[in-house]
Parts: sequence; C-alpha cells; structure tokens
Amino acid sequence: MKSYLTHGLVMIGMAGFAVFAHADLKVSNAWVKPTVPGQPVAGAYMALASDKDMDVIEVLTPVAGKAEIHSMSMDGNIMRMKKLDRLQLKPGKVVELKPGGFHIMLMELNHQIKAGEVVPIRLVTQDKSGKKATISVNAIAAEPKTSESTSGMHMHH
Ligand SMILES: [Cu+2]
Repeated sequence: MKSYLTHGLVMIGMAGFAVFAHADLKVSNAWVKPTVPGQPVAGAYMALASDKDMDVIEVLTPVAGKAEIHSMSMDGNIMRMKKLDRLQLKPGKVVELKPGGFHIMLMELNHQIKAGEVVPIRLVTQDKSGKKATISVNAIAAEPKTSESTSGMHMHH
C-alpha cells in the first residue's frame, strides 16, 4: 500500500507541467462569470480532457455553500437547467463546460465574485473501478470572451 501511494504522488508531480491535471485528467480555460452585489449564484466553466472513462461526481469551492453540475436545454423559449449527479468523461473527448451548455453552478455564494478574482474549485472524479481522485483548479473571474450575452440564463432552476 505504501509503495502504491508513493507512486500516485510521483504521477501527480509529473503531470505538474500542465496547468491543472492529475494523472488522467487535464482541465484548461477555467473561468467564472463575475457577479453583481447580492447575486447568489455564478456559473463556472472549463474544458475537461480525460485519458480514461471517469465521472466528475462532486464539485467543491470555498466561495459557495454548494456547487452543482448542471445541464441546460431549451424548453420552448425557456432555458431549463438540470442537476447532474455525475458528468461523464470519455477518453479522447473534450467536454466543454460553457454558457448555454453544461456548467458548474456555484450556489449560496458567500461574497461577490469580482473580475480578476481567483476562484479555487476542486473536482472529485471517480473511475470505473471506483477509485476517486481530486483535481484542484484555479478559475479566473472574467467576462466571457465572446460577445454572446449570457445574462438571464440562470433564471429557471
Ligand atoms: Cu445552472
């Protein structure tokens, strides 16, 4: 068991050249939409590239009382969001969390998220053998780079 744990640490160390990665998962382009005063929720977005089948089963952040993974779809002209128990990742396929699609919903925010703030987010993954791993991501609070407006998208939970 001891040597197994040591090996795990080496793997994490070797993956350190990537921005946010553990042995089997790379996370890039992580950002959070800044909030206005009193706004209780914020969307967090990122690209996830996995080397094997795994699920993201939990999201943790110190800035919010809880964080959920949501999908979004159109119901007529109303945006509907649904909480996912797990977000499936497949090897070789990048899953992009972005406005209008899958996203992480930071809820019960304990302060206003201002542009430029670094928001630490931890993703807990589980592979098919049931083994869990945690990856720590620093998401930057910034307005979306594209001009498409995302305001109002989080009104219908
Ligand atoms: Cu949502």
